[in-house]
Amino acid sequence: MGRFHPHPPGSHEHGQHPHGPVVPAEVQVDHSGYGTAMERVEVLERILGENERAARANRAAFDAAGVVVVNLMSAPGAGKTTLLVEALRRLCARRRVGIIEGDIETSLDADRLDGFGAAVALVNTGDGFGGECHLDAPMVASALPRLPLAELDLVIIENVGNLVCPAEFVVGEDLRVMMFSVTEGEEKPLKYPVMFRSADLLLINKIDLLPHLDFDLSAFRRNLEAVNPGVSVLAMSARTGAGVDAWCDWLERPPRPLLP
Ligand SMILES: Nc1nc2c(ncn2[C@@H]2O[C@H](COP(=O)(O)OP(=O)(O)O)[C@@H](O)[C@H]2O)c(=O)[nH]1
Ligand SMILES: [Mg+2]
Repeated sequence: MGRFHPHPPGSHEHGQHPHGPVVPAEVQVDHSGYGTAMERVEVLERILGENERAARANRAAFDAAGVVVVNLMSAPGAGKTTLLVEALRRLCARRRVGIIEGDIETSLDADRLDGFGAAVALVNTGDGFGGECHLDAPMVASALPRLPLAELDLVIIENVGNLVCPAEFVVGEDLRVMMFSVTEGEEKPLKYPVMFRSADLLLINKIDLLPHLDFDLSAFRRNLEAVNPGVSVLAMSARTGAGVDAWCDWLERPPRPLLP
């Protein structure tokens, strides 16, 4: 799946990325005060190139330690931390798990994941990383000295809650899991395709709420299929625990071969 080939400049659908909006390179007029479009494309390419190198180094460290690394991404509030609490309750008895917790500010989520037997390393992007809306590879690298990698089987990265930016940055992961909540609306794969497209597994969370919503699950599946044909899907409720065992099984037996 080419994890070490980040989406090329121009694929960013956000349009207003903190590194500067991506516009056709032939538009050379500088209206922004941030340099010409070509200069901004070059900056973005350099950033992504540096990220790719750092991701390769992370990957080498993970491979040397023999850990499987899963990058868990979603919009804010989809239920990542709630799921991780439930997963740690089940997994820590039989697997040695590390968590890299990404948040812009606070240790609130890292604190929720404490006490289950997992090694938890917090990365606040507001603490020296410019308050970015995603984790990138150097940020993940900053967490590695705080994890006993050689003693772990599995590392789960809870990325910063954001439906766009985290998918643009490889961090050295083996697999990407995207969590989607049924409260977000069935059209989201079409409007925000990059993260949906990059997922190896799609978790549909909060299915306990379906009786109270007009969410059209069939339409969602069609929209998802349009952007990521054949992607594996698991419906769940981190609240009731439905589907959590199945996710833990998936984590313990991730699809092979893992990414190159
Ligand atoms: N009803 C329902 N609420 C959930 C579920 N999973 C998470 N939540 C709630 O959604 C909110 C956000 O959850 P959280 O785990 O913090 O999301 P995160 O931002 O993705 O880490 C919290 O109030 C959770 O209790 C679920 O399966 N069903
Ligand atoms: Mg969270």
